[in-house]
Amino acid sequence: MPDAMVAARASGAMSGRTSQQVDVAVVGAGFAGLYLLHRLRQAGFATVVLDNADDVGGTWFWNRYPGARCDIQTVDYSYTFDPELEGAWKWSEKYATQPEILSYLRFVADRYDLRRDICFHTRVAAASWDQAAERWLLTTDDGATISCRYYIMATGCLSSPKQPEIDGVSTFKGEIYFTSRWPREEVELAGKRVALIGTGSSGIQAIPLIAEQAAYLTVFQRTPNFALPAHNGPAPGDRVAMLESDRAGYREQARWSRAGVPWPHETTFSWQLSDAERRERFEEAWARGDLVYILSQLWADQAVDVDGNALVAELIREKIRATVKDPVTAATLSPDDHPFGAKRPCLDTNYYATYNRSNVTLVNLRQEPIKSITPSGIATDERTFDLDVIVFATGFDAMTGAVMAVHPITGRDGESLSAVWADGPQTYLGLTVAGFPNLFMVTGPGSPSVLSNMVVSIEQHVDWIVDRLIEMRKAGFTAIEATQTAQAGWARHLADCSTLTLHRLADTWYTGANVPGKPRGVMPYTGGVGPYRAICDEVVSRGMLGFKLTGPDVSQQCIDGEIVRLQPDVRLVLNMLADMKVPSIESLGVQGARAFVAQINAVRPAGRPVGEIVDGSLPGTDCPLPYRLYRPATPGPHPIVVYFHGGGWMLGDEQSDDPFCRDMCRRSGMIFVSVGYRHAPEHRFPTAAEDGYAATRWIAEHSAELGGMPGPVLVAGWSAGGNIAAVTCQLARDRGGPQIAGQLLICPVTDCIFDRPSYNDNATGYFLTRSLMYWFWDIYCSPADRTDPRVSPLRGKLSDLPPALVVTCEFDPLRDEGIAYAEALAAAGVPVEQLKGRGHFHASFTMVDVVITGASHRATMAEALCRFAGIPVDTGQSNQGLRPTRNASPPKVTEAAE
Ligand code: N01
Repeated sequence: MPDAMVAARASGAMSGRTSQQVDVAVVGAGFAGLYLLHRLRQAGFATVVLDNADDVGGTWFWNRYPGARCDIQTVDYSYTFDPELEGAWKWSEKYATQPEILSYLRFVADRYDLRRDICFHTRVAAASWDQAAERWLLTTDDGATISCRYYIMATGCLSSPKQPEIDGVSTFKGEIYFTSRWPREEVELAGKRVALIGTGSSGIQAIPLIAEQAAYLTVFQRTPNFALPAHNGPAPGDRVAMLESDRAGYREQARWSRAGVPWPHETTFSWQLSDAERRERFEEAWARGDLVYILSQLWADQAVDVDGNALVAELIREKIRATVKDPVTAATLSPDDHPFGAKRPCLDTNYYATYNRSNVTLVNLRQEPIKSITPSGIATDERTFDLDVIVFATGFDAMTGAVMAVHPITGRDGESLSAVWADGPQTYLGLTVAGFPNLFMVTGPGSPSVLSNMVVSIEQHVDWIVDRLIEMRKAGFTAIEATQTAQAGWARHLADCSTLTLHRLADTWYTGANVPGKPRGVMPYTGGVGPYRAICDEVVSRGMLGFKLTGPDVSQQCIDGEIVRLQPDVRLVLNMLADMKVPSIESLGVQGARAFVAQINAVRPAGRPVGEIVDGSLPGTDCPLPYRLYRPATPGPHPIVVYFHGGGWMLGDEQSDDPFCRDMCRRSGMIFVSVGYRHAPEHRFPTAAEDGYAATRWIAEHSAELGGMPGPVLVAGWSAGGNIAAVTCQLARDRGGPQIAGQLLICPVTDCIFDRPSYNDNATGYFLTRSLMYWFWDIYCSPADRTDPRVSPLRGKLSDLPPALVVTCEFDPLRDEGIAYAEALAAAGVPVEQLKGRGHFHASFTMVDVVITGASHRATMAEALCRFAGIPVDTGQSNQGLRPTRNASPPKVTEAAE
């Protein structure tokens, strides 16, 4: 029987009641709580919303400090669930003020008659799960209790203010205000000496207005933040026109976008633009006054690569220097300790110019930390400030504070949420927690939340939760709980996603760094709003994967597992390929396949610049072979790596792994010579192998004229190229040279049998398929020749070979033969390292600047090459801010990248 029928229905406010039974209790009457109430009510769930405030608004109820506004344009920062609501409300400005946003939320509450199910002035004091009844029991601060089947935290991410952690606050004789708890009545600042501590979004919005009112304002800054002019005014015509021409389409685009605002995916990289072109793009963004635009539309590498990001950061610092007249103040205001966007940048109105006022001083707390607050003001290490007012704009215990610190939550078996989250938040999808049945969070840690347009994320969460409750009711389930496997998998996916952006490189409230003692880690989901939505949908389409569903009259349902095992960017690439419905490569025929590869290569991101590229030709066994040489920008001579491209001995050429060769040349500081060996079917086995060997020999003999260091060369190759590199090492040993210092084998073909598990596990769906490998083999090599070590090096003599790094990918048919080769080399006494790419596919490491999560693995490869060559790792080149995640220690074979 539906809960709504057995439970006494909630009606009216709760005041004076001692006990109430509802289907759903929601904490928080902000954007999330209001929409939840509306949808739950529509679905027939008896619902009560509890909020400590005396009206709706959530964070917009409390944050009423001077200058408070949203920083996402209001055309986007609005509910979209009801087109009539959209038509009934008109925002007056591009970025609405706090009072206007609060009016909007009041308007929504009135329009849908929501207040009658909201209990204001009510704080939940404790919540505990009653396993026998399968219900949550809530106790409120006035002693009343609420029994509910489902408990939903719509508490917001930034609603639990952080303590200032400064001694002596209570001794201060003047007035104290927190931006996050600003009084409702007028605060009189005229003629007063005011201090403001904190230069995050709140401080930066408040400072210009406080400076206009106060006799004197002293700003205490610990960390400078990037701020951009909001250029507030009417909503920009182009955005409004776009919205109005196709409202539904615009909203849908937002839902599938990266940040919840429809902007296209930028594909031009910083190194493809001249200084002037970059400046032009930057100036346009600066003039637009749009956070999402400047964070995403300058160049493709701005948010994922430290070098691309540094270019934006410097252009902003230039703006600060041009605005602030005093150079010391300008320098103090210029952020240099974090990438732009890694910490939430601010939208301001006259922020930097405010420091040109004669009644404003900036105190750099990095140079003179606050010692204490005294009865008369603030004492730093160097001076004292007599004050009438202190304003704390010191931020929040973000993301987890509101869920965890507000009241004890006790789940199944008496476990407390604080204990479960002691080392950081653990969630499944940022929506649920294993051990806490029927508890949901809206925009919880592990969901896109604060890295997105919150309203878009809130609507997605609310819809997902309410739709699940409806389906459960239909099926007779009364309890839902995430499994530990699913939750652990989500944590891994979050960690993988966090390598996609630069958020991990800054100490911020995103990572918990702003609260002393709080566990560190990127809390929001950095994989993007659209991909996240797709994952939530996939959980449903795969039978509620990772959830256990139970009910009194139905059998338990639990399809356990991890929803995402691929690296996030690999998932995107594979989904894109699936959407393109590309026919199998082997069905295209040899010429068709070659044309297809050329077409794919033509649209990939351009490789990064290197010192010099030289195209040449070298004598092969019986005909010249083309090569392309990549020389580092550093002074030579350099060690030489002879490189063999991938392509099943049939596809590609000396230029087809161009971005990879450039990247490795930059990272290793070595010359890469990519060899155009001959292909099947025109030239079948053993031509590719013999060409590879001949090329290596010639390159080694002509090393000096190519700019190489005297001494041995190195070899490297990917896929069939990895096969040629491995074979070359064996031939060089057996034929008296050349000397090879090390071999880098990336997803190499090493054997002619197809019965290792990876051939079955990854037979289809990961780009390189089993049937494609059959085709490659058939075209290159007759069955009679396949056990020849020149094509199956695993079958050759393996002792006395150069040290090797063997790289394999989890979702690759060739995975197990790569591992087998590494193990066999080790058994033969060859120093070997293995790098196992968890969540990666066959092309992960050559798709440079597409599969960003492969960057650390390429850094590991470069380090190995340097070690083989006996030179220090070149740290002068971009490493994307990453150190390799290698666990291998030569000469042992160890697992890596886990
Ligand atoms: O808080 P913050 P916020 N001594 O944490 C400093 C959203 N928001 O309220 O960086 C001295 O960003 C602290 O210094 P440091 C928005 O998402 C949006 O400003 O830790 N200083 C920092 O400078 C935003 O990101 C809008 O070294 C101390 C500041 O206080 C989020 O809310 C408007 C200190 C806190 O900055 C939080 O913004 C407002 C100490 N003991 C907020 N402790 C919109 O525009 C802290 N600080 C929509």
